[in-house]
Amino acid sequence: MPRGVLCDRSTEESDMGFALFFEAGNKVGYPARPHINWSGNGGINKQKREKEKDEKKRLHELSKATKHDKTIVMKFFSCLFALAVLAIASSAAEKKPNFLVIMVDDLGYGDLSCYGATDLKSPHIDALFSEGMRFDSFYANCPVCSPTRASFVTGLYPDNAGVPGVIRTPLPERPTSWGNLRNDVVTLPTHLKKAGYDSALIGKWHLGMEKPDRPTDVGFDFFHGFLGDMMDDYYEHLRHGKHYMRKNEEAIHPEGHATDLFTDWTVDYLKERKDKDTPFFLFLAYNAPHTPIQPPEDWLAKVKEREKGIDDKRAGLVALIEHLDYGVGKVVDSLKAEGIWEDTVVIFTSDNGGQSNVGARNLPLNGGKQQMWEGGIRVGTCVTWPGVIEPGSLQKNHISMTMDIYPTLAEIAGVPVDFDMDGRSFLPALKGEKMKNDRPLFWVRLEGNMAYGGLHYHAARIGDWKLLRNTPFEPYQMFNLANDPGEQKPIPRQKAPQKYNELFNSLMNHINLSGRYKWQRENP
Ligand SMILES: [Ca+2]
Repeated sequence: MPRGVLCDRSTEESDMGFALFFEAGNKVGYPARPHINWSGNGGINKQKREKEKDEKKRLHELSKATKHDKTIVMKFFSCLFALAVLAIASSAAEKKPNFLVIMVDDLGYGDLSCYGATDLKSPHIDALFSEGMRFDSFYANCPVCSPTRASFVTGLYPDNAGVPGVIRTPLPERPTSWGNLRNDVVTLPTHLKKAGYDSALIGKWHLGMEKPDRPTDVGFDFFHGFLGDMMDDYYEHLRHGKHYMRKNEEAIHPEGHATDLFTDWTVDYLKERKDKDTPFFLFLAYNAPHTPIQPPEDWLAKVKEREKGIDDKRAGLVALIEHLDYGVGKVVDSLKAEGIWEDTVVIFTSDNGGQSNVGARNLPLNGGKQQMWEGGIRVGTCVTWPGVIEPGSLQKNHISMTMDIYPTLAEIAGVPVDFDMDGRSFLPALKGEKMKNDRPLFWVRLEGNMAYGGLHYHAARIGDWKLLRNTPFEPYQMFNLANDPGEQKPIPRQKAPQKYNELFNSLMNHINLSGRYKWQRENP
């Protein structure tokens, strides 16, 4: 076994073990060489010589046997040592970190204390950001829920995943669903299974309420949450009178605020996981702080008491976010209490920006949920990985999107994606390496209410340049985000025609190619 190839310390410890063994062996296990006197002659001497000859022969045989025994013992221990080293190396190679992805719902870019909110306290999420790497230029794949979640699960742009728009509870008056998750793609939990991961989803799904689109149909081993797009009440858990809360496929009727339920179920899951040999991938999808803005009453009272003069609308959202923050804190505490924090990669992100008309703060960005402005799609994101990611590190300008999480986790798990995928691993960035921001990025949303008329609207970004429109009926506008991060000064096409054409043509190419994938169900 060559020295230096494997762990030096193990090798030296084992060599020392051999030396001790043989020293001890010479003292107690093997006969000492006898003293032979060669004086005297004649018959007696002959007899003596014969005897001595026999004795020498015996000793020679004994010596040969001893050498042979030593060789066998040495070989045995060499094998044992090699096996031990192999076992250590193999266990190190096979030891994979757990993954916990916390995706919150509609959290505004500026709605954490660590992102500048002064009327809100988010100590637990802030702590997560400071214990890992913070990404200030991370994008959700869409300014609304389902498409971003489809990108997370498939590693594809929403339209390429079959989910350009929101999937909703059907209503009689007009169509409400604008997507259908493709069933011919390898989902993230299915892919991670190749590396031995057990997968679970706790919380909001929003990618289909029926077979074959439920979490357990697409690769999650365990589901404890709700299938629908939202809840009309955080305590009743219904949507348009329909009940979507499930444990795997079984309908359940738990009592309590949804944020508390998802927190408690996660704590339970982590307790169960701590003694398992296999790693886990847990997707914890809180529905807070999505509407209805319904924090527990004591949390609301606390905010009103503390923030003198805060308006009711803002107070409700602040309390809902602070209650969510408390839940995230309990989950992180549980990871630490169960002794699995050190072996777990945690990602915190949001599925889109904050909803401006319910009091969300997306500053310093423009716009919010549903819009292609930065405030609709840029989301504060962090990744912790003890021992690998430097705590407190910051990626201010590095750009990744929700769909990039899939190939990143796959690479960490040792099963890098080797098939066509829009997402790109940002593992190098996590290791502190510089990655280029040169790929074109696209956003799409299809929607059927009065403002959108059943049509798509898009945005594209290449380098610092961005093209966007916020409904299918307005003209595109172009911005340079390096000079104008708040998107206040549109640059006319005539001023930078080459950039405009590059963005536009690139977007048309994406739209054209994504037309290959249908988003409607066979039997809507
Ligand atoms: Ca959302």
